[in-house]
Formats: sequence, structure tokens, C-alpha cells
Amino acid sequence: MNNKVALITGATSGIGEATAEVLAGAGFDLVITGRREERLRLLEKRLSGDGTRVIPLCFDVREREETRRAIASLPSPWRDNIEVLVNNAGLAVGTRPLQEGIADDWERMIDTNIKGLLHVTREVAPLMIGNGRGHILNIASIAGKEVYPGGNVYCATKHAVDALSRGMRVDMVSRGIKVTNIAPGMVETEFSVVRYKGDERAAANVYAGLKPLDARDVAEVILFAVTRPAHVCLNDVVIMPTAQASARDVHRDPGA
Ligand code: NDP
Ligand code: 8X3
Repeated sequence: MNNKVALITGATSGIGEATAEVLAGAGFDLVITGRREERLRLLEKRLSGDGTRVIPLCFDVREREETRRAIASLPSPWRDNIEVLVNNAGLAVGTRPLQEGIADDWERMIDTNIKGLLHVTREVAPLMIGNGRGHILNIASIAGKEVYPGGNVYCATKHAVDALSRGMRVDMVSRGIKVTNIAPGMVETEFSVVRYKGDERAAANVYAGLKPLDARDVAEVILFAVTRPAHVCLNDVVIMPTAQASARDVHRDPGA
């Protein structure tokens, strides 16, 4: 294969989908993953219509064996050419204070955001090491730098992602692997609809009176990171809307 392969988890919506579009535009071949098969098929159709080679893999990152089998199913020229891994699949569920928290919500976040990222990385990193090069990008969050009311377990999972980015970097520094941690603030995607369990109005309120980032804003940072020269690694990028100064400091214009 001539092109570089990028494997993106959570490509069925939001940041992952935008990243697939942006990397396709830059000439990458793509492995797109997620649980919603129909969306993967539609994205595959759209991108391959523009000439990108795409393999969709439908699996749940929480399931270690399913993840292993999915990645092992890639044809060897693809497996052997994975240059970029974007660990993006993730979610927040609920906004309750910890003392009123729902254990099932905690488990979904921990299993997806931490264990899912580990399952995928454990399969892909050795392939990259075999090639002597590769770039892992972990989508963390401003919630991995700060905490805020009701953020408790989600923030803890993203602090874990932040720590894992640093841990991976030291573990793989001698193997030619770059690791980039990306910590966005508010990005308008399906994220808040998932967090508020389908309550569209509560989700829309999150972005009321300000212009949030859109998924493409983050995807373009990912493209910038993966197109630096071999000796340059962006270690940690915090990206926020101009109207957001920290997780809790947001300027809202009631007229907007
Ligand atoms: P979306 O809800 O739009 O996208 C989330 C993606 O993750 C979907 O493609 C979903 O696919 C996938 N996903 C969720 N659970 C699983 C699972 N168990 N197995 C496989 N895939 C899964 O949200 P975003 O695009 O905003 O979120 C992407 C990442 O960015 C997340 O890690 C999030 O924490 C992070 N982030 C988001 C911010 C925001 O404000 N939006 C800010 C900072 C970070 P499917 O449902 O098909 O499986
Ligand atoms: C999502 C951003 O501020 O809702 O990771 O935690 S925030």
C-alpha cells in the first residue's frame, strides 16, 4: 500500500467522523470503527465515492476479545501500515453529583473511555512498533485537566486518558512512536445528547449563547499533528472555543 493508514475509533459521529473526512482529504486510507453499522456503511460509501480506501470495523471498544478480533481481521497490508491511531471513542453519561451517582453510568464511562482505549491501543501499538513508527492520538478533554460539579467520573476517566497519554509516550519513546493528547473544551456533537440521555433541550442548553467548537475544528488540529515532520511531536493540545476560558468559565451572550 502506498498511502498511510489511519484507524479512527468512534467514527460514526462528531469528532471521529470529522477526523475521517479530514484525513481522507489528506490522502490517508482509513479504518473507521464504531458500534452503529449503518452509519459506518454510509460514511464508507461517502468517503470511498471520493476515492478513499476505507475499511469499516463494527465493534464495541469495551469488549476486549471483540476488539482483538476486529483488528486482527484487517488484511495484512492494512495492519502493517497503520501509521495513525485516533483513540476517540468515548462518552459522558449523566451529570449527577457523585453521592447520587448511578453505577451503570460510571461503568459505561470507565469501560469505554479508559478500558476501551487500552483495548484498542494494546492491539495497534505492537503493529506500529513492528514498523518502527506510528502516531497515537488520544482524545482526552478539558475534563482531563480540571473538574467541575457533576463531572466526577467523566473527569476521572479523562484524567486517566491524560495520564495514559504521558505513560504511553514514555513507554514507547525508544520505539519511534509519537503520542499526542488532545484536550478539547466544548464541541457541539452528539456528546451532550448522550450525556443527557437523549434530552435534546438540555443538550442544546450547553451551547446556548456561545459559539462552541465544531468537530472539524478538532479534526484540523489532528491533521496538523499528524503532518508534522518525523522529529516533531505535539505532546498536548488544549483547544477551546474563544468564549470558553476554562471548564467553568464560559462567556454567554444572551442575544446570540
Ligand atoms: P459523539 O457522541 O458525537 O461521538 C462519540 C463516538 O464514540 C461515536 O462515534 C460512538 O460510536 C463512539 N463510541 C461510544 N461508545 C463506544 C463504544 N463502546 N464502542 C465503540 N465506539 C463507541 O461525541 P464526540 O465526537 O464529541 O466525542 C468524541 C470524543 O471526544 C469522546 O472521547 C469525548 O469524550 C471527547 N470530547 C468531546 C468533547 C465535546 O464537547 N463534544 C470535548 C472534549 C472531549 P457508536 O455509538 O456508533 O459506537
Ligand atoms: C467534554 C467537555 O467540558 O463537557 O469533554 O467536560 S466538558
